[in-house]
This record gives sequence, structure tokens and C-alpha cells, in this order.
Amino acid sequence: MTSPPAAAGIPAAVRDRAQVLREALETHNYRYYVLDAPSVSDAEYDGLFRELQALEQEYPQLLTPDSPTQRVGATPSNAFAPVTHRAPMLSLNNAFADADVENFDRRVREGLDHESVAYAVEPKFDGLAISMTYEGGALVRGATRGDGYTGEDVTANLRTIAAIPLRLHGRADRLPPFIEVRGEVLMLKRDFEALNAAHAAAGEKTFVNPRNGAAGALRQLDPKITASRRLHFFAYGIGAVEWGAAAPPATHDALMQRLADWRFPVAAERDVVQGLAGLLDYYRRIGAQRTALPFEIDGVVYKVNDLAQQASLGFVSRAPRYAIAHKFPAEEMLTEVLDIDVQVGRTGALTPVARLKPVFVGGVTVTNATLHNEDEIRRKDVRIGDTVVVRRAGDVIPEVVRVLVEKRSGAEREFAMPSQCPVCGSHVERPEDEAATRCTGGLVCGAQRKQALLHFASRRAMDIEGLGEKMVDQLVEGNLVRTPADLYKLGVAALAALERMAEKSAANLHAGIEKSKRTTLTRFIYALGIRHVGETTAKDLAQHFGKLDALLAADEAGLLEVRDVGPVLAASIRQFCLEKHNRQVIDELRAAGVTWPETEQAAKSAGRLTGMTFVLTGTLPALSRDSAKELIEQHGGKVTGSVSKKTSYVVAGVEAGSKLDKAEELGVPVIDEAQLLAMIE
Ligand code: D41
Repeated sequence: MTSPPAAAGIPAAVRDRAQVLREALETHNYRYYVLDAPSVSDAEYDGLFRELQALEQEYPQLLTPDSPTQRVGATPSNAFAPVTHRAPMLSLNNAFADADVENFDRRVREGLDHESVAYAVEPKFDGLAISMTYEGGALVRGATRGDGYTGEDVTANLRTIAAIPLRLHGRADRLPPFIEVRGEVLMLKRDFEALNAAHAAAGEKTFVNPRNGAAGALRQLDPKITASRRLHFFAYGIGAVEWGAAAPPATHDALMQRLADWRFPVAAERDVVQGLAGLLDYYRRIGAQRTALPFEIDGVVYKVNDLAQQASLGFVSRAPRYAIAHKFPAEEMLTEVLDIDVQVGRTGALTPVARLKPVFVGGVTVTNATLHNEDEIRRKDVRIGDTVVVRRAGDVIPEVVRVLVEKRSGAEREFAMPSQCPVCGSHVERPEDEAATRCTGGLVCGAQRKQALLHFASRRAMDIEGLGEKMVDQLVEGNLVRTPADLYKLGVAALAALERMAEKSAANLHAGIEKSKRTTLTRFIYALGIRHVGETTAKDLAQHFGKLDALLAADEAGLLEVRDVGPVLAASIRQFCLEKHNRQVIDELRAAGVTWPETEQAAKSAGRLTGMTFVLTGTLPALSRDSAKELIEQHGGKVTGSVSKKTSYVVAGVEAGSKLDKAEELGVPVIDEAQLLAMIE
């Protein structure tokens, strides 16, 4: 901290105390805002702050512009006055595809005549570029990038950003006499969400994204407003500099370390990598972390690490040859809601879907976005004709994030949930404690029938090969299939008569349907598509009841005895089993020849392997580990993980390991897959 010239009338003890307080406050600030590791309570901080304020009030000569009490000062007279950067703020060229990065690396290698180059790599913050000038270690001016040569003076607003040091930390005689520090001002995602929520609640304009929120905050005439917006900052480089007594760094990496030592926030995600492979690997690494980061990034930046090499590469127009930005696809874009449709799912839930003006977001063209349910539409107040922010991050389903209310013309229309199912016309209902509106049509409803059939045929259910969406559409729309049981009544001829169905594929599909008849009780229960009954529950039910008829007959009390079955699930299962048409479908399926090994539980107590314990080791020729286990359990045997004296048999395949040795040691018989199968036959 600079002390003001020893002013008359200030006792030395007061001057020293003020100095101690300033340093303590800046350190607490740094620990809190930059390191995210506070070491004092808010109350302690406030106490120190007020003590310094009182001293400065009593001795105004003590006051310096870099005092922590001066972050929010008076309204500046030079707000937004033009500022000429001593060194221009260059722009970055962009790479979108791997090939662009390949070209960048090739040109760098050719320019330097090197085989392989070390690059400093860092996230590309999606904020606003600024330049801050420190003279004698003190912040004297901060400016926006502007056109790269001249920006606007936003010093007073930048001072309010707690993460920006008002003074460079370190020994005064080692600080550069002059330096322009460059970086990005941004708003953390959580602060942005809070700001938008507050604005929405107050009926004020909301921001499209954190970047716009930060831009709005930086352009406030009253720094108090900027201060209330909680901006953050990351340094990524420097402009003009006089190093003074300190040795200049030799690499970008060392420069970043220097900035960190002066207590600037720098990207924790930065790294140094070798060559093109290192760049592309970093791109994917950061891409995978992107949504989890607390701030928005729109790509990564690659910079030749060696500063002498950077200098020798020079510039093309206003962009350096030594650096490039490798962009990620935008996760959020603006588009228009053309209409709101309703889709009906397998369980009859009516899902409103926004039909969008096509927009490229998250790397794909998006034309629909889910609106989830009625409450969600009300909460976000999405209307037909609205301009909205659509988001698609990673592989998630595109979503309408928010509406730009200020873009409304007045011609927008509110959405009303239909009172009848758009597919079958049955009335819809919405149970009081649920968010979903449901069609009451059940399997009468074509949409639910299609979804139920697709689920029934899916790989983890009945596993009917060749029965995809297009096929199900035709079967349902042509009224060939009403329930899953109807599938088993289809002949090859009926299938071959379908559109785009060759004789051969009809035969294949028919064979697939036939093959699915031999299944397991677990798969069968799962395939029924009982609400809330997933694979795990299906397995628990099969194991508990052993026989389908026992399950069908179970009352709620009986169902509650099953592992992990609670009241909601028990009620749902019971309701399904009591429904007459469900019983009919089940009877028809059995009559059509759908079977499973007598009973999974009964088999356990009466199977050929009852009372025996098996250990599996190595790779078996035909059976996967899971299917071998399933098979043994179906026949009443048990499978455990380790060999003991109680083990009846070790089933060994190729590359069997230590378990084999253990078996030999304990005298446990070792058999192969064929012998296991023979025991069952
Ligand atoms: O994170 C960023 N947005 C970022 C921007 C970054 N990490 N590095 C950058 N490096 C440069 C050079 C290499 C030209 C000094 C940049 C920018 N420039 C930049 N930001 C806005 C315009 C240029």
C-alpha cells in the first residue's frame, strides 16, 4: 500500500494502523473473491472496514484512491471518456473445426521452423474484454476494449469489482512501474440467475445471458449499481509494460503466474500442452467440463507459450499469429415460438412442445423444445409468438429457458392445455398433486398404444428385433395392432403387406416376434409398462412373487412387502392389475405362447442347482457373466464372488485368475461352461 506523504497532524500510530487495516482488508477480499477461501467472518470484515472508514474520516489526508473503502466512490466525472490503450488490444482469430486448429499449428510450426510447439491453453471467458492500467502498482485507469485502440473509461465501475486488485500485491520495488493488465469482466452463472430472478420479480427487464448482464452492469453511470451486480474478473494477458527491476517472464505460463502473484484471478483450468494433439485433447477436456463451470465460456484459447516465439511470429492485420480461439457451439440462442403443440406419452402424460423457428444451437438445428407441463409454461410465461432463449447443452433435450418479454408486440397468444386428448379425444385429467395432465384413454389412445408397443418391444423388455417406430406407426394407424398381444397374431403375409416391407424383412420381423415369446418373468413384467415399474422393480417383483399369478393376485399390503416398493408404487401396480383390459391383454399374451421359465422363485427352491453355490471366473465361451448368473439363479443356485470351503463349484473360463488357485487349494471342483450347462439340462 502506498502511504500518503507524511501529512502533518497524523500520529504515526494512526498511519500504521490504517496501513495494517488496508492490507488486511485487501487480503480478506482476495481470499474471499479470488481464492474462494475466506478466513474471517463477514462480521469481522465489517468491523475492520468500519474502523478504517472512521480513521479516514477523522484524518482525510490518509485517504488514497487505492484504499479498500474507495471501491464505491463518488460518481466520476470522466465516466466513459475515451481512453487510448498504450498497446492496442488485438483480436483473436477463430477456429471452429479441428482442421482450422491443424492449419493454425502448421503455420506456427512453419513460422518457427519447429517440429512441435508448446502451447499455453486456457478457457475463453465469455465476458467483456477490458484493460487496466497500474502505475507504481496502483490501479489508475480501467477501460473497455472499444475498437481495440480506444475504449471507454470505466475506472469507477471496475473499482467496485472485488476480484480486481486496487494495488498489485508484492514488494513495491519489484512491481512494474507501468503495466496494462488485460482480461475479461464477467458475471458468474449463479449471480446471473439471481439477478434475473430479482429483475423478473420486480417486473424489470431480464438479461439474455451473463455476458449481457455484465455489459449492462459495466455501463452504469452509478458505480453503486455496478457494485450491486457482483461482477467477476479473470486476467488473460498484458498490454504495454515497463518491467522495472523485475525480470520479464519468458513464457505466457510464467506471465500468468506473475499475474496470479499480484493477486489477479487467473483461470484455474489453464495448462501447457504439446503440439496439435495436446490442443485437441484440451478442447475436449474443457468441453466436457463446460456446463459444470461456474462461468460461461465460448471456447478455449491456444497461445504459443514462449514469448520470444510469440514475438517472432507477429501479426496478420490485427490478430496475432501466435494465438487462436477454438470455439464451442453456442449453448443458447434466440428464436421464435411458432406454435405450442401437445404430445401424448406412454403413460398418457400430455407434454406441451414449443415449435420453434429453426435455430442452430448446441451443435444441431433445433426445431422443437419441451415445455414440460402446464405449470412450467405459466412459470416461464411462454406464449405463442414469443422470442425466447433456447438452450441445448450436451446431449440434453432442447429447452426454452426464458422469454424476452420486452420483444412482445401484443399479438402473442397464451397457451391453453386442451381438455381432450389431441390423439384420441378422451377427456384429460390432472390429479391435484401432480404436474402432469393425462389422457384417460389408456390403450384406447393411439399415442399411448404406440408408446406402449415400442416399450413392450424394446431391447430390455421383450426384445423384438425389427419393431421400430415407423413399423409401430403403421401397425397402429392401420389398426392391425391394438394391444401387445395383437403382435403375436400377425402373420408374415400381413407384415409383408405393409408399406416399404420386403418379403425378407417381413419374415425377419415375424421371426423376431416369435423369438420374443421365450422370455423371463422380469422382462415380461417390465414390458407391461406399469407406471413407475422400471427394470429393477420388475426384477424385485419377479423374485418376490415367483409366479405372475401371485403378482396379479397381490393386494397392496402384499406388494408393500417387496423390497423398495412404497405406497405409490404399490397403488400403481395394484391399479394396473385390477384393470380388466390389462388382464385380458396378459391372458392373450399367454395364450399366444409367451412363456418364461416356470417361475423364477419357485425354480430357486426346486431347481437342479438348489443348495449349490457357484463362483464364476474368467471369460466363458458363450455365456456372459450376467447371463451365467441369471441361468444359475433360475435353477435355484447361488452365485458368490469369492471361493470358500462352502463353494460347490468354480465355473472357469479363459484367463481364469487367482480364484482357480484358491479352488485347487481348497479342493473345490472346477467345471467349465459345458459342464455347467449339462448340470441343468
Ligand atoms: O478468455 C478470453 N476471452 C481471452 C481473450 C483469452 N483467454 N485470451 C485472449 N488473448 C488475446 C490475445 C492473445 C490477443 C492477447 C483474449 C483476447 N486476446 C481477446 N479478447 C477480446 C479480444 C481479444
